[in-house]
Amino acid sequence: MAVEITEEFVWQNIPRRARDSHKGTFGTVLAVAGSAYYRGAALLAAEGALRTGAGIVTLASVEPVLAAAVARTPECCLCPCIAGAEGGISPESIPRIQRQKATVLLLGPGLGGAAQSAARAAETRALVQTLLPAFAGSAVLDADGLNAAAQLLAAGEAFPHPAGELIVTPHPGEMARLTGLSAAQINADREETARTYAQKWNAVVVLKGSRTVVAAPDGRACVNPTGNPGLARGGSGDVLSGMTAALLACGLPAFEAAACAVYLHGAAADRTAAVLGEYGMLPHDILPQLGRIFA
Ligand code: NPW
Ligand code: AMP
Ligand code: MG
Repeated sequence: MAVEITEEFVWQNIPRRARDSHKGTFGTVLAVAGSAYYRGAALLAAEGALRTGAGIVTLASVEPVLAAAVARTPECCLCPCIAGAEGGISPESIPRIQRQKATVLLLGPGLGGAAQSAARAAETRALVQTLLPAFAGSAVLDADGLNAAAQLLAAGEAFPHPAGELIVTPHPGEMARLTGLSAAQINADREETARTYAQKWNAVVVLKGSRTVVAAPDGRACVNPTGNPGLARGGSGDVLSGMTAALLACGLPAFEAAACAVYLHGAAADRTAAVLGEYGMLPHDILPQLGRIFA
């Protein structure tokens, strides 16, 4: 049985910001996210990363996403990309994305895929297939990045992996696409599923949903006790992926970064539900509550 993540575990692992620290101390998250269809996903991920302590957050995306992002969070640095199918990021943008300095790559929120068109899916697949294996640091793969990885696995390719550690953050629907299991089979033994695929993919698996499971390739696993059904709405996972990338950038190892991120995301959601209720709360409302927890 996996242990529950505790508040003590979180504060033992998140370092205090040393008095003489600077932005370089807390790393650079390069978020490759967003498309004409899913502009908000990129904003939620970028703000999730900014509000969880990353030194620099650079958003690589198409222009309408960048304009919205800088209006909401002017702290965000921008890597303007060339627009491709359905207003997503064209693979022609890969050289300019790879010129960005970054310690952590966040790939996937809002990129678009088969739900838009076969051409969009192919372009997102090309981004995942090229950017992830060439990346020197650690990475978080989420959302349409996971759907692209599922298509690569179905074509007989290996799970794409950066030089550093990899964290994957599937909800049961995405996990079903990745594994070929049904969501019901996955939810029947969430802990065992997460452990099995963490080893198989050499990745920290964050199997999301009520009582999110975090499993590492070395066999460690834990379960998150925080969070509530107010999170069951579009955008919640995009915030989490940004938070997870930020904790990696702050120097936490992948298992600890993922466990601390899911705990804090859920704890901030619980505080948000106390103010706005599970019906009224929105994913971006979590961010100010997160700040109160850090304070
Ligand atoms: P069903 O309906 O039960 O068969 P998708 P997405 C299943 C972006 N977003 N247990 C469920 O299947 C994301 O970043 C942008 C069991 C459901 O219909 C992605 O890039 C937003 N099944 C893109 O949209 C806000 C579960 O999966 C299907 C399950 C697509 O991501 C929204 C939905 O998942 C969104 O974040 C569970 N717990 N959870 C924005 N404002 O810009 C899910 N499923 O098809 O992967 O679509 O998650 O919305
Ligand atoms: P996504 O489906 O990618 O937007 O991710 C949804 C996020 O909300 C994940 O962090 C889930 O763990 C969380 N979540 C969704 N439903 C619940 C629930 N009923 N209880 C707790 N957390 C939830
Ligand atoms: Mg998601």
